[in-house]
Amino acid sequence: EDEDMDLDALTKRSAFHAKPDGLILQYGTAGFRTKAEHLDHVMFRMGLLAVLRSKQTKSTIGVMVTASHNPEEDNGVKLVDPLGEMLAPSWEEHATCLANAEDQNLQSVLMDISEKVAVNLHQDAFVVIGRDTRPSSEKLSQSVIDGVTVLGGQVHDYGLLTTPQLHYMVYCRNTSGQYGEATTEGYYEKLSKAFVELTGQVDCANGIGALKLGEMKPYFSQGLSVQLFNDGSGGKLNYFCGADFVKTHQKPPQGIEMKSNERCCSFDGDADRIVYYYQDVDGHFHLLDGDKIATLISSFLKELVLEIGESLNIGVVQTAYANGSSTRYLEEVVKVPVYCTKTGVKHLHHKAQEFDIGVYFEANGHGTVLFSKAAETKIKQLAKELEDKKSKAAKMLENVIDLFNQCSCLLTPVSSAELGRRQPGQTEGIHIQALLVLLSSLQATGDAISDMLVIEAVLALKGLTIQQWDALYTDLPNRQLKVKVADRQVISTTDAERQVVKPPGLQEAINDLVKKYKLSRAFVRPSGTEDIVRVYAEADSQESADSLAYEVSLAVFQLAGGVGERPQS
Ligand code: G16
Repeated sequence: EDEDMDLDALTKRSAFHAKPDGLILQYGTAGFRTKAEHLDHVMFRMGLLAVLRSKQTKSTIGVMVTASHNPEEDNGVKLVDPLGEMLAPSWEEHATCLANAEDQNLQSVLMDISEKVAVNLHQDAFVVIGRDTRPSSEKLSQSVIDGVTVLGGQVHDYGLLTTPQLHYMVYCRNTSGQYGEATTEGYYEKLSKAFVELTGQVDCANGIGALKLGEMKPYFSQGLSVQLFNDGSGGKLNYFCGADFVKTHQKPPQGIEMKSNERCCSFDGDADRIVYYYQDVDGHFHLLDGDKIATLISSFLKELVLEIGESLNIGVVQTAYANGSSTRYLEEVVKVPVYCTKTGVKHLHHKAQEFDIGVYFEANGHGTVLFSKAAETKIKQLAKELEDKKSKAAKMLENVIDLFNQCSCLLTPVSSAELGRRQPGQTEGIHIQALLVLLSSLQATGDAISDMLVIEAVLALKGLTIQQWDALYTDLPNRQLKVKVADRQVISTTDAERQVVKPPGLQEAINDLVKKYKLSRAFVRPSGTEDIVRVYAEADSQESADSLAYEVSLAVFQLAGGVGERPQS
C-alpha cells in the first residue's frame, strides 16, 4: 500500500510474535501487565505503535519493559510520550486494540490506527527502549525492537534503566539536550549536582535501583555513604522487600539491618516509588509513605509562597488510598486544597497540571511536583519587580521553576552536613540554592532516586529528623488486602474509586460494615496491574482496621465471584 510501510515484512515478522488464542489484555494503570510468557506479541506490537506515535508527534518515544512492583514472573510494557509523560489516554485505546487484534487482522488494525491519528508515514520514527532486571525483560525488549525496525523506525536500546531514567532520556532527546544529556551520565550529573554527601539505608527491592544508585556513586564528590540492601545479588525481585511490600505489610523488608531511629527507605522494582521508615527505640516500626512525603514537600513549598505574598495556588492530589489523617492535615494545617483522583499517576498528574504548583503523591510513594507556565511567568516577573526580602523568596521560586522546567541552572554545590548545621527554618542563601538544584531533579512522573534527594534536602534545610517529620500527624490505622475473583472487571466504581457501582449489593454491604467501626472508611477496586481486587480499610484502631478489611474482603469474595481460598481473618 505504502512504500514507507512494508506490509509484507510486517506479516512475516509478526508470525514470529503470534498472539495466543483468546488472550485479551488492557492497557491498565501502568501499561500492559501479566505473566511474562504471555507478552511477546504485545511487545512486538508496542514497538509498532511506538513508531506510529513517533511519526505522529515527530518526536522520540520511549518504551519501557517492566512490571515494576509485580512479582518477578510478571512483566509489562508502557509507552513514554515526548515530554517524558505517560502515554496520552486516547492512545491507550489504540494500544489495547492493537494488542488484542487477531494475527490475521493485525495489518488492518494498524492501518486503521494510522488513519485515525493521521500519521504521515513518510515521517521518520525514533524509539528509545529501557528494561528492568527481570529475567524475561531482555528477550521481551528484543521483541519491541523487532516491532520498531519492521516499520522502519530507528531504535536506541538503553538496556537496563529505571523507569524514570527512560522518561528522562525521552525528555532530553525531545528538547535537544536543554534539560540534560540523554545518557545515564547526564542523569547522574543532573541529580548529584547539589549533593556532595548522602547517608542512609536503601532497600532496592532486588531490582534496578541498586544498580543505578551504585552507578551514581562516583558523582557524589564525598562519596555516597548509602548502604544498599536487597541489591539483587541474592534475593528475588520484590519478594519480601521493596516499597510495595513495606507499604502494604507495614513492616521492614527482609534483609535490611535497621538500627533504631535510623532513616531507611525502600524503592520498588523499577525505582519510581519510594517510602521511608524507621524503628524507634522500643522496636516499633514507623512508615512514612507517599502521603507523608506530599505533606513534607507541600508545606515546604507553601512556606516559600507565603513569603513572597503572592496568590500562587498550590494543590495536592491524592487517591482514595490517602490516609484520612494526611488529607485532614493538608487541608487544616498546611491549608492547601486536596483533590482525589483514580489510582494511577497518569490521573494524578493530569489533575496536578490544573494548579500553579501541583504536588501529587500516591500513598504507595509514587509522585512528584509540577509547576504551571503561568506560575513560572508570574514568579519571574515578581522576581524582577521586588527588591527586598520578598524578592529573594520570589527568586528562589523562580529558580525552582526554571529547574522544574528543565532550564539548566548552575548553582554552588553544598554538603548536607553544612545544610544540617543551619538553623531550622532558615531559608536563605546557599542551602536554598542547593534545594533548588535538588528540586530540579524531580522528574515528570516521579522518581525514587530524585525524590529521595529532594526529601533529604528538605529534611536538612528544615533541620527535621525523621521522627519529627513523622510526628507532623498520626496515620489512622489501616489495612490493605487482595481478593482473588474469577473476573475482576465485574467490579466497577465511581467517585474516584471510592464507591462501587457494580455488582449490585456490594456497596450497600460495605456501607453496613463501615458503620460498625469508628472513624472508619473502606473501598474496593479492581487492580490495573495485578489480577486481583484491592481492599482498603481504615479505622480508629489497628484491630478495627484489620477486622473491617477482612469483612469487606469476605463481601467481595461472596458478591463478586471470589475464587480459591476464602479470605482469612
Ligand atoms: C503502578 C502505577 C501506580 C499505581 C500502581 C498500582 O505502579 O504506576 O500509579 O498506584 O501501579 O495500581 P493498581 O492498584 O491499579 O494495581 P507501579 O509501581 O507498579 O508501576
